[in-house]
Amino acid sequence: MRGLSIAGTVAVVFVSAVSFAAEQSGPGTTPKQIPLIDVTDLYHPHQDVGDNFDILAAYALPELDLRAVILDCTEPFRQPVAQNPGPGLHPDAAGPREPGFIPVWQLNYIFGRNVPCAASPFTRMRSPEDKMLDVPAFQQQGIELILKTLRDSADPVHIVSFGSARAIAVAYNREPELFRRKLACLHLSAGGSSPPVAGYIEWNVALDPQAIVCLLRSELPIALYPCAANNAGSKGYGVFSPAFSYDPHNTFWKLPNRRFIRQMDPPLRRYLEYALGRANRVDFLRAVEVDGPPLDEGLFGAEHYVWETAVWLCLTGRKLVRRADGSHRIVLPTEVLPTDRVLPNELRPCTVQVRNDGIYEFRLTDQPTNFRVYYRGNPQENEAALREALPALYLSFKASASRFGPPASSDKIPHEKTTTRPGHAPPSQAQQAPQ
Ligand SMILES: [Ca+2]
Repeated sequence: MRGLSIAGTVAVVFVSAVSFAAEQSGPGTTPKQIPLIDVTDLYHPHQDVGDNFDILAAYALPELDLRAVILDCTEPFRQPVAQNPGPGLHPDAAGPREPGFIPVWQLNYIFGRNVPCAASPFTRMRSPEDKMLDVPAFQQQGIELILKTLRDSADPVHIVSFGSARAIAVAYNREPELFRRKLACLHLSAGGSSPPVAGYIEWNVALDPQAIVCLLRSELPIALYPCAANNAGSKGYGVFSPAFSYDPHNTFWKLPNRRFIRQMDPPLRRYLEYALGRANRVDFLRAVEVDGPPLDEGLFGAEHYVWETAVWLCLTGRKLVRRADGSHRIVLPTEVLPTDRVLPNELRPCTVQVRNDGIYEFRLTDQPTNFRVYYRGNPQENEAALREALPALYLSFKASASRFGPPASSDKIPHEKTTTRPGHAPPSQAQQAPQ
């Protein structure tokens, strides 16, 4: 399935993530880590618990050097009921919630890190050129943290984007030359496969269409990871829904359940239980040290939607392999066995046209270009492999043993103090996930 001429073009046009990692290592040396900014619409309590689940990878994959987390936030979602969150987005009634500082602090605590985090502007860009210099100072901090991280890095930095791309686009509008020098690649998880579904604006685009227009009309190196697909033959829940459709270029897949979380390293399991349970405990650091109340089985048994794995595979150069015994794993390139079959997960050069409403269309090309688009081959084969390989990867993640000691005692949190208070409703069940 791999196009040889296209693969050759990739090598010429781009310093890809794979070669970026590989060229900085040699025999007997420790490979240099990949500098990274993670931009995510992570909230607590969660909106899409997949974001709380996903950011674990940014901390736990040893080849990544996570330099900053930018918390993408959209004001209506901070309200009990979201009014007018974006074109076509539903009036989410599962609020209120806040940018995910708590999950980031929990992960810094678990991994013994001090990764800085800051919020994006809560309001949408008014034009593709908007620098948003008039938003409140607190909401400028995410933009400033991107710029500072780029400035301070000796090497070009990768940026991954899993929510709106607002903070990235505004930072670029403020200092385009800095982006041209210091951005290795923007891995943009947004939009849909081509040709686009008429009138359908995918969630991450709808959060801030002007940000997508800004970036897709730039000359920055951008890898596109379409979330949605235009495949009417691929029905989810009996109807065609682009967000839950499958094709060779989009990233969506789903886990049938989350029960493997129970076997994860205890601090990481407790972090995810805190997120899944929409916990309102104020002792959110201790919550990852000591088991809390048991969660409703329904939270583990629920399907789990994923759009992010493709980004981590292409960024790190890890391979999704089928082993000789039929099992599937996500492994480092050096861990691929001669008997393994490597399943497609790659970026292919493309051109991109973006409309004023943020809907874009890509076309594969063999001409020089600053854009690439994700390709996974057979999406059903991809999903079947990931259903085994991603849980195995997460079960291999460990809290930092040197920095994260065992709990001081075996005390348990009394249930009545953690989930329910007089006059307060218990935490609600996990909500259907926007990406
Ligand atoms: Ca997201």
